[in-house]
Amino acid sequence: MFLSKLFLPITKNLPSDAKIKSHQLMLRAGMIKQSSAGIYSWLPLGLKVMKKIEQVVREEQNKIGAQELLMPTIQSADLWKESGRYNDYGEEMLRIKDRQGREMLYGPTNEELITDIFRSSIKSYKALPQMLYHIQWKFRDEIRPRFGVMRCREFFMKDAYSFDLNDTNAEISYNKMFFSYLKTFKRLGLQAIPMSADTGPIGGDLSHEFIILAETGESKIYADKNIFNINIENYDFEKESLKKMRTDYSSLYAVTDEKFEKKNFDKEVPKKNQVMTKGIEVGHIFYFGDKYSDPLNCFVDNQDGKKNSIKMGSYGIGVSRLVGAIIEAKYENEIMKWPKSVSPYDVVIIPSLSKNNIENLTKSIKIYQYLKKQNIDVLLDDVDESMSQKFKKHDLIGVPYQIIVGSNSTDTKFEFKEVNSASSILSLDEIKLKLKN
Ligand code: 5CA
Repeated sequence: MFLSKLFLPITKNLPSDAKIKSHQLMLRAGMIKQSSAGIYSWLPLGLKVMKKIEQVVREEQNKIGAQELLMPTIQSADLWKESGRYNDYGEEMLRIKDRQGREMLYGPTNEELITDIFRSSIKSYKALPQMLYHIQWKFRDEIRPRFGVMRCREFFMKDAYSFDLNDTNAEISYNKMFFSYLKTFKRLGLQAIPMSADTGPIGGDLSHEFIILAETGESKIYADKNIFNINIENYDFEKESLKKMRTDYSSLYAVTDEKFEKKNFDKEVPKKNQVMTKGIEVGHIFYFGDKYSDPLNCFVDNQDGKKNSIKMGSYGIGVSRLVGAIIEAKYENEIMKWPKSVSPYDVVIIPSLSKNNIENLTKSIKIYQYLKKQNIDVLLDDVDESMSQKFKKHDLIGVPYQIIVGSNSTDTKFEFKEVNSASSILSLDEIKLKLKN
C-alpha cells in the first residue's frame, strides 16, 4: 500500500472523554471513529490490526480442535425465555421487535443459540466431545461505555462453547481452552494471567478471567508474584500435562476484586510475594455444567441408552478490546508499539523525498515490488513531507521495521531499522530474511 492512497485520517483533535492512552492513540492514528456512545466504525488501519488479532485467535482455537461457525447477531427472545435468562439479563440486553411484533434481541452472548443448534442435531454420546466457536459482534447496553474500544456497547468477541458427556471430560475441555488462551495471548505479545473470577450473568461455579497488567485496567487483581513465572512451554497437550498446568496455576493465589478476601490473601501469600495491581480482562472462561442444557432439553443418549444432559462451558476473548489492550500494554510516550504478529504492516519504506527526490522514490518502489513478491505486507511512504514529519507519523502508527531510503543507502544496500534499535545497512535479501524471521 502507498501511504498517499491509504485512508488514514490522522488527527490532533481529541474529545475530552479520551482519557486513556489507547483511546487517544487510536483516534489520533485514525484507527476508529465513534459513531455514537460506545459504538465505533473501524477504519482501515484499525480494522487491519483487529483482523490480524482475529486470525491469531482463530488459529489457536482450530489447533485445539474447536470448529468455527457463524451465528447471527440478532436472536429470537424465545430461546432466552426457555433458558430463563430473558428477564434475568436486565437492561444490558438490547431488546427489539420486528414488524410482526416478535420479540428479538441483539445477542450479548450465545449460550442459548448454540445449545439450540447442538440439541437439534447431536443425539448420541458418540459425537462427543465437541467445541464450537464463532467470532461475531455482540451488543451490551453498558451503562457507562468508556475507554474507547475497551468498554463498548458494540464489540467483537470470540465465543466458544464446549459439549461433554460428564464433568470429568468437561474439565479436559476447560483445561484445553485454558492452555490455548495462554498461548493465544503469548502470540499477541501479552502475558495474560488466569485469575479465579466471578461468573456474573453467564453462571456456573468455575471461572477464570485472563488479565494483562496495565495501570489503566478496570480490574483490580491480587496475586502471588510466582504466578508470573510459570512457563507454559513446559506443558503440552497430553491430558496429564494440562491437568498439571491447571494444578500449578491453581496452587498460587490469583483472584479478581469480587473474589478477594484480605484474610485469605495474607494467609496464603507471604507479604513479600503479594502483588496488588490493576489489569485488563482480555478473556473469560466459564464452566456451568447443565445450566443451559437442562432447561433447553439438550440431551444425548449415553452408553446405556439413557438420556444424559450435556455438560457445557463457554469461553470468550474480547477481540476488539485486545486492540486497545495491546496498545495499553506496549506503548511508550506517544508511540504505539505493535508486536510483529498484529502490526498493521510488516515494514514501512521511508524515502527521503526532499527536493522532490525521484531517485529515492524509484528505488523505494523497486524495494516495494520486491518485498510484495515475497508476501511481505509493506507500506511505502510516498507522501511529500520532511523526514521529521514522516518519522513522527510512523512513530504514531507503530510499524516495527523501517527501511530508510536516503543518504545512507546505495543502489543495492539500504538503511534498515527495528524501532528503538540502531540501524544497519543491508541488501534486499538480508532485509527479506530479517522480515521473514
Ligand atoms: N459467554 C461468555 C464467554 S463466551 C461471555 O460472554 N463472557 S464475557 O462476558 O466475560 O465476555 C468475554 C470477553 O469479551 C471479556 O473477557 C472481554 O474481553 C470482552 N468484553 C466483554 N464486555 C465487553 C465490552 N463491553 N466491550 C469490549 N469488550 C468486552
